[in-house]
Amino acid sequence: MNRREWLKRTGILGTGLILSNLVSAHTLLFTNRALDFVKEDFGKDFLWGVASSAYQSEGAWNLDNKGESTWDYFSRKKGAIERGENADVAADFYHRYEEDIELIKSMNFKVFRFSISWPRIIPSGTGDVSAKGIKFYHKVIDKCISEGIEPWITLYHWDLPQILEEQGGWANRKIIDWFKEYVEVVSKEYAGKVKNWMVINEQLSFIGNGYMNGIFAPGDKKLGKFMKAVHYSVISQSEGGRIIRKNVPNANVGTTFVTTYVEPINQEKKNIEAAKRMDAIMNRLFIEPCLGLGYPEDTVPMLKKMKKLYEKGDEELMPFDFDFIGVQYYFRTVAQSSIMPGMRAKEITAEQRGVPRNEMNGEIYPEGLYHQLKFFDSYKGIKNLIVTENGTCVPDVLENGRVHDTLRIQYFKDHLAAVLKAKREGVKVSGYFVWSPTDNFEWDKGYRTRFGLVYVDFQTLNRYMKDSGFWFKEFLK
Ligand code: GCO
Repeated sequence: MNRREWLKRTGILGTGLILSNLVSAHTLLFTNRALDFVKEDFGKDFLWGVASSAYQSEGAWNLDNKGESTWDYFSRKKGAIERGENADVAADFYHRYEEDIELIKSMNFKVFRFSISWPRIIPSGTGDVSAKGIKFYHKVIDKCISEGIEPWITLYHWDLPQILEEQGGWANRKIIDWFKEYVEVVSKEYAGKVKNWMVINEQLSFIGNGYMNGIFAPGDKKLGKFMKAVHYSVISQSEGGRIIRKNVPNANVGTTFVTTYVEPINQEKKNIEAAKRMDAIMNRLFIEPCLGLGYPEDTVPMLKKMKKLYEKGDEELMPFDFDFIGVQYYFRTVAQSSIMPGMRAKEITAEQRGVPRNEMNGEIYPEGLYHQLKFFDSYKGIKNLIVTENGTCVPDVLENGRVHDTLRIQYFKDHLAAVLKAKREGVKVSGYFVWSPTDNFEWDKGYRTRFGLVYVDFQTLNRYMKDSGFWFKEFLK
């Protein structure tokens, strides 16, 4: 029996494939509703921002002492990335950050969420700190501040030092100490300038896709590694929160979760149950231990096995009282019961259902964002929500320096309407960040799918504001 067949028989591959469809899918709605709200309806303190990440935009992959990351390594594997692309240069943010921050300002955003590359700061994962790496982010932060833009830092957006991956990465319990060391360095260094922090970006995405279905770095397909990585990342995330709290006076400490609105294909009991299990994995797996509720083993009994990984004291280490939770929403998921072990549910894709979808085959379903905000808001322990990512990929065409991305504008109108609806019903949502300021490297999809408000010509690296960028400029003025 070859490996693939074995995986199929044990059901692991099946589950993995489901995760792959879900985790990498994103959405868009094709309606033409008139805009019936203005910026002021969200309140005067509502935060308007854009979000990006280091690996996807910086480039400069081996400049100025930067160490190799898991993505630098993984992207060189044959077949890992569409068209064999990598982010060696990406959007060249490393050299063009000033222009990009000026563009963000010109679109009237007040917040720039970006991530720090661990191997740029600590090239060998642990130990020596790179002065050049430290200096680069000082320059980015200073530029933001001088333009009147608040820098919001994500500490981990998936670019683990490769040297640590070679020792097991997130599936090695030592990651907790490695990560703490990195967070100590970064939070101490920028404490005087940066108040707003997010510890980890979307555990489900990099752990589900990286250790279970293999489409993200490091490309593993091992249930055992997946389970370990879940548990160690939960502890690391909360430990990271505690370190920021200690090092940064008056810090606003958060973290981000990917979320999807899960519905059953029909009202048959078995499908309703399947949707509940899928929802537990997709939406509850990481937030609940963080809130002190443990893993959702009531719904997915397989998660009882997580207890085997617990060491003394883990239950105290798992939760942390975050100031805000970042909600990242792109698509809805429709579930059907299946015989596959574990989740015992499978996704009926947007393609199969013939519904509007984006270029990554994610269903466009703005109401889902409303539901997910309500869902997170219903947890007693959550104090504040921010939509830290929302956006879409549509076929962008650059013509005479312009990109008429009307579908993307409509997407934003519809999703903002969903946020406002939730807010008007009392949901504690205090900000909305667009993914992403410029086009960048979209993980396994490479440069094929574009999410930016600003178009990047990846040959010349020239930037062109899309109509959606002009739309925000007007909406936020
Ligand atoms: C994520 C990541 C981003 C993606 C974005 C579009 O949510 O997957 O945070 O890095 O690029 O979501 O797919």
